[in-house]
Amino acid sequence: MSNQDKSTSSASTTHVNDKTKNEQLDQFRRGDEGEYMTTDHGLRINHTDDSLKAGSHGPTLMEDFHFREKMTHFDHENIPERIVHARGSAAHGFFQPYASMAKYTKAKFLSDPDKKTPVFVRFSTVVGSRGSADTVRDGRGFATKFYTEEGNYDLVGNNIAPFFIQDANKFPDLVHAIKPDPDNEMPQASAAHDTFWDFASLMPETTHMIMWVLSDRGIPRSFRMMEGFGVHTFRFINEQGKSRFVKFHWRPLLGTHSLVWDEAQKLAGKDPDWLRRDLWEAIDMGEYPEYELSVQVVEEEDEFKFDFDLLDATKLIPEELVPLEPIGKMTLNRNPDNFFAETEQVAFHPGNLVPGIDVTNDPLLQGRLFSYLDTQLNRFNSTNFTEVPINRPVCPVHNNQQNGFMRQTINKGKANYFPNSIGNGCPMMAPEKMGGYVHHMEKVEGHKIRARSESFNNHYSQATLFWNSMTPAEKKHIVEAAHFELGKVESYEIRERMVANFYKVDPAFAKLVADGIGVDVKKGEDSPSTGNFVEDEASKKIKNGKSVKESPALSMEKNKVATVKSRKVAILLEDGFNYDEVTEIKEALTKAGANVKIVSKIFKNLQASNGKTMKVDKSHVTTGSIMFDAVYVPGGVASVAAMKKQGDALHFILEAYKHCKAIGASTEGIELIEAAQLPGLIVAKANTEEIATSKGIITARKGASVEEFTSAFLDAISKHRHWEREDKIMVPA
Ligand code: HDD
Repeated sequence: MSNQDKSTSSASTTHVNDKTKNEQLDQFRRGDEGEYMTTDHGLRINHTDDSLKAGSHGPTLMEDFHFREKMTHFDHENIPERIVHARGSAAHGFFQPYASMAKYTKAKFLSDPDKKTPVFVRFSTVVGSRGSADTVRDGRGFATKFYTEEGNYDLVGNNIAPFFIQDANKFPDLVHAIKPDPDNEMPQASAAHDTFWDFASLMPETTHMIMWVLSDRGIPRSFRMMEGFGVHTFRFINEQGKSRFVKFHWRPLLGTHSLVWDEAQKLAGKDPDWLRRDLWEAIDMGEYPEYELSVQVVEEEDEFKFDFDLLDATKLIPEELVPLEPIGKMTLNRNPDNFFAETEQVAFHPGNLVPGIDVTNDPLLQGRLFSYLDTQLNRFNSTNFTEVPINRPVCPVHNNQQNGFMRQTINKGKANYFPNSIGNGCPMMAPEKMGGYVHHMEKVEGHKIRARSESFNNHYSQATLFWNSMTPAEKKHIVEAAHFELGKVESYEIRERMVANFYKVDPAFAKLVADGIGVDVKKGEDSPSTGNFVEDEASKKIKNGKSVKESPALSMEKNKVATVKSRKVAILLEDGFNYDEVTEIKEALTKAGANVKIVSKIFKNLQASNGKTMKVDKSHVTTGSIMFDAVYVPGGVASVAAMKKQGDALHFILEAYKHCKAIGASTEGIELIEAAQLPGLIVAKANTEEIATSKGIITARKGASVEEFTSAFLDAISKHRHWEREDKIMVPA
């Protein structure tokens, strides 16, 4: 029996722990080990390789129920992919608060530090279709379903704090503009085409999020190294009924890291499942991704103290104005059993709330509250998608909703209406103290008007704040990304109009972009914004609100977590390598939490100079430096001599250099690094105990201290990238 089935109408409360959802799902799991194949109706099948024919050369017979059932099922396997966020990967886990949050919210899953609530998290790209590559430049979805004792709570966020638009009525336009063109369905999973930049240049409110998407945040290294933002301002309500504004923020414990653009593009070909595979393999290996949930809480009376409107989803609250309060941690510790049943069928909805959490009047959020249920009806063709195992709450479900395609629940009795006396008034209404959801009693009044508050008419200040907060390397990447994206725009006018928008972010930034895409910087008239802004009480109140000019919290580089944990390190070998060097360094790297792989020309057991053997994990044909965070070349005369003659090994080093990754080499291994002729390379010179460190390249001569070398190499890996190399990059990789 599932938990849902176990429920009684006695208004009992459900005890939830981190195992609850798994136990519920177990009711639906099916393994075929030791079983006979059957039809969907349970009839055992004795032959499935041939259809039933009128003679071995004759036509297939209509009466072949096995063929018809099998083929029909196959013909109907597809359901519509999500209109946005079609490509995603998900994992199970649990959330545990650090302490009771009762002062802010009565949400039970946040009330007790001993409470572990099961979660299912789906990460996604936004624009591409289900089969598109993972590493494209895009925002990433970060949607979490908490299976709480009070019902499912969905926090449906992105890895980018602001959103493109302010009002949900523009969402279909935004998505039409960014998706492939309607005539030729190009390009796939990319904003780099005229229609998106046409729209963006005419909608200056998109500028802030555009800065984020152009930044390294648009190409995350891993779902495990990606922040998540609830984006909107929500409400926390406590037991006393006091409401406060709240923003949600996930931070990965591994730190926030990104790919570089050249790497992202190559990965799209060499391993289009890069992010999906990384998440799956990490969980499989027991390296469970962890994210800390923080909140920014704003008292209701402080609503107008900022220089932006809290209800404007194109804005964030700078952490320097309202610091993050960490409230708990999420651990993802189990891969799904079946992609379709779980990852594809999970259905999120920002309107899935629990007592203690409520929405605000943010006009983007308000529109989302309609769109998500509507889109699920398109995907599932039935209102009964809530009965699909992954979507079922772990607490009881009782109401008078009934029937529809594929109804699972067998509702008993005659009383399918309310009020009733025949069913003793059940299912009954829950008073607030029994967990009945009561919407926050916000006072609202106003004229019916298709307009936005003037307080939303501020489209550049936070785009500028973002730009000002970046390091020089991060700024360079934004400019280069703009060169790529706008470089693919054929219309001169659109490119020019976008540069004019960037001028309002920062004139120097606009010039840098313009120089790469062949347009002049026009200070620009204001882009004809499509918003209908009216001055109201709110806009008068925020006029002199608080702001900051720079927010170091926005820079990934400034907040880098220096760790070797989960980093992928390649050791390049051929026959004749130095066994002791390899084992010593491999052990040290593994001890520090890195994943080490032996890479060679072909799969085989390599022979070391001392006669011992070592298994190759990946061949150059199937892998490349783009799939690693660092590379190490150990000594061994024959091994290094072979690699020096090999394009693959040299390319590996050059490319790792180009992508600013840590490179380590010891003894004869240094020769391979020298052969690659890296610009500005300094290597350990003398045949003494010398170790050289230059811009993430660590070399150690014979006799050097292994501890010293590994510690310097680990340090270089933990820095993730060595951007100081970037201005010297002239390598052909
Ligand atoms: Fe959305 C899916 C996040 C604005 C309409 N959205 C979807 C998913 C995420 C987000 C993570 C994928 C969920 C999953 O993995 O199944 N969306 C956001 C964020 C937004 C946002 C953070 C701005 C703050 N979305 C937004 C608006 C609308 C939608 C304004 C429409 C009014 N979003 C949808 C949708 C999707 C969706 C069409 C497609 C598939 C789905 O809902 O389940 O309803």
